[in-house]
Parts: sequence; C-alpha cells; structure tokens
Amino acid sequence: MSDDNVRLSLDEVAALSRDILAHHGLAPQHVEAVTETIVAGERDECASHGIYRLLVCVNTLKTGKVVKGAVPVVHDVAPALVRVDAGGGFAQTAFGKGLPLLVEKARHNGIAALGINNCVHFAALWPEVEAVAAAGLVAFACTPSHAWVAPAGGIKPLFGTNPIAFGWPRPGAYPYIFDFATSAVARGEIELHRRAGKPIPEGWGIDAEGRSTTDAAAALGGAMLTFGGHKGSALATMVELIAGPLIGDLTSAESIALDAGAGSSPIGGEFILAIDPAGFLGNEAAKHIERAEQVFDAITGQGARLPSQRRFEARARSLAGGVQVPRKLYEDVRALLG
Ligand code: NDP
Ligand code: PYC
Repeated sequence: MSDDNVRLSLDEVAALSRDILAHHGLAPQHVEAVTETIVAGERDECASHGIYRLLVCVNTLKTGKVVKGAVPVVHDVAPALVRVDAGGGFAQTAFGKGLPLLVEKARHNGIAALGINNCVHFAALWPEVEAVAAAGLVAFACTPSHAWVAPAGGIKPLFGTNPIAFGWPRPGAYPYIFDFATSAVARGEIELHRRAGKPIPEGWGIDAEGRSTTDAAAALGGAMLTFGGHKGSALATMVELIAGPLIGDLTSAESIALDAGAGSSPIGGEFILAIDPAGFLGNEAAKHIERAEQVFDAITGQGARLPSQRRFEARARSLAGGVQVPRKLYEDVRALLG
C-alpha cells in the first residue's frame, strides 16, 4: 500500500457501503442491491462507478429525489413484456425484482423486454447485461441520464451520457460484454479528472460558449460531446427514445428539469431486451453459440482485446487481493459517516 492509496478487501468495501447507505436512511433492500453494484464496480476497477459512487448516492439521498424505502412493483403487461415500477427508488432493486420474469418470458417466447420506470440510475449497465447473459440469453440494455451532452453539430446539452450495453453468453467463464456511454466518456470520468485537478483530453467537452476545452470543470459546466460525432449522436437519440417515450418515461432533458438543480443522479427509465438463442435455433443453439467463438478468436488472435477483458482481469485480481482506493477518495467517502 502506498501512502496515496488504501488497500481494502471486498468485504471491507461492502461493509463501508452498507454503513454509509444505512446511515443516510436507505432501506435495507436497497442497501444490499446498491452495495452489490458499488462493490462490483470497485472490484472490476471501474473507478468512476465504484466507491466514488457512494459520494454520488449520498448526494442523491440528500436531495430527496430518490425514494429511500421504495418498493418496486412487477407488472406482467404482455406475453413478452415486463414492466417494473421502481417507485422512485434506485434501479438495482427494481431490476432484481424484474429479472426472473424477464428470463422466464424470453425462454418462453424467444425474446422479451423489461421496462423499468420511475427509477434513479447512478451505475454502470454491465451488471444488468451480465445477469441476463448468465441465464444463457443475449442482452441489450440502455438508459437515458441527465441532459449533459450536445448533439453532434450543436453546443447545448440535450442528451444524457446514455449508456448502451450488450451481453452474449459464452461457453467459458465469462460472457462477451460491452458497455459504454454514447458520450465520448462517462461524466463520472470527467468528474474524477476535476477531483484530481487533471486536464481532460480534447474532444470530451466544450465550455459554455461552445469552445473546445481541456478544463474538466468548464466541460461539466458547458456540454459533453458524443463519441464518434454524428454516430454517437444517433445512438444517444435512440436511447432517449426507447428508454424514454417508448416505455412512458423521461428523456434526459426531462430528467434534468425534474432535478431542478438539486444535483441528483438521473431519474427515469431503463430498457432491457433479452433474446434466447434457442428461440431461433431450437436444439441447434449450442452449435451456433460455439461457432460464434470464432469471431472472438479472430479478434484476440490478432492481438486486439475484447471489451470487458480488462474488467475480468481486474475482477480476478480484486477477488484474490482486494482493491486499492485513492486515499483522498477513501477519506471523503468515510467522512460520509460523520
Ligand atoms: P469506456 O470507454 O471506459 O469503456 C467502454 C467499453 O469499451 C467497455 O466495455 C470497455 O471494456 C471497452 N474497451 C475499452 N477499451 C477497449 C479496447 N482498447 N479494446 C476493446 N474494448 C475496449 O466506458 P465509458 O466511459 O463510455 O462508460 C463507463 C461506464 O459508465 C459504463 O459502464 C457505463 O454504463 C457507465 N455509464 C452509466 C450511465 C448511466 O446513466 N447509468 C451514463 C454513462 C455511463 P473494459 O471495461 O474491459 O475496459
Ligand atoms: O458517468 O455519465 C455518467 C453517469 C451518469 C449516471 C451514472 N453515471
């Protein structure tokens, strides 16, 4: 352990998370679900969505924009559709409630979708698509956030950082997973740069006058940029539509308007699709899933890496030896108990 870092076991991270969330009045079922996400983020060395998120969660709890004791309600709305009303609570608990019926319906119909409504989402999406892929299903998930990102060609925040995540079940230990913001980078990454007093690369954000900036605070106060220009812009629009109006929930612009300057995590919906390979393929499914391995082999065979490979390697390291947390962050997080 260097002076700049504190080493913690995963159990210690979990205990810290539970203590802090309970201290700030979050109901026990949410404490467990949120803690699982925080520990998973730190374990997989996703700095912007690990322990750091405790600062974000507590801030959200203090704003009153999340319902601390929300009880999600599952609605079986159609043969292939599940809806969970999160009741204004954190999304993790609602997802956990809806997952079994989503899996059951996907297996029955070959395809099913879950719409989570009225939730607060502060986390990465890979836990959701990993959970669906663990059931042997192909997964897609997305959620709007707050209007922080300018459309390609514009300068005013309109889109959220709108992540999209995909999961594909594989025969080995890990599925194929990618999960990324449709902005050049997650907002949390820019926030970490601001905390560390570090400049951001060109292309992440513009200041309030629309000028390119490497100043993290200026980009946070101006607008973030989409990844891949007009392509990220179109994907961000898709997320606004299918995890917003399609499921009767908020766009990122509506979410930030509802926040009204309080600084909470995004409020609204999440859309999750699950596809059973056996739906198209019946008994041939395993054969074709095996054939898909050639695609992954052809990627790694030329020295390229698969998305999530870094995470899975980090996971193995953290499970064996715990995690290292920047001391300043650790102290700021512990201060939440004060
Ligand atoms: P990154 O750009 O860090 O990573 C995106 C994906 O690309 C990951 O799956 C990553 O795998 C993979 N990847 C990175 N580098 C390579 C490479 N060289 N070759 C192959 N694959 C690579 O993510 P973002 O900053 O865009 O987003 C970070 C997180 O923030 C996401 O988990 C997202 O869900 C979350 N987020 C959540 C929001 C919300 O509203 N809830 C909003 C915005 C973001 P690996 O992890 O292994 O590096
Ligand atoms: O990092 O952009 C982000 C983010 C928004 C909500 C959760 N993470």
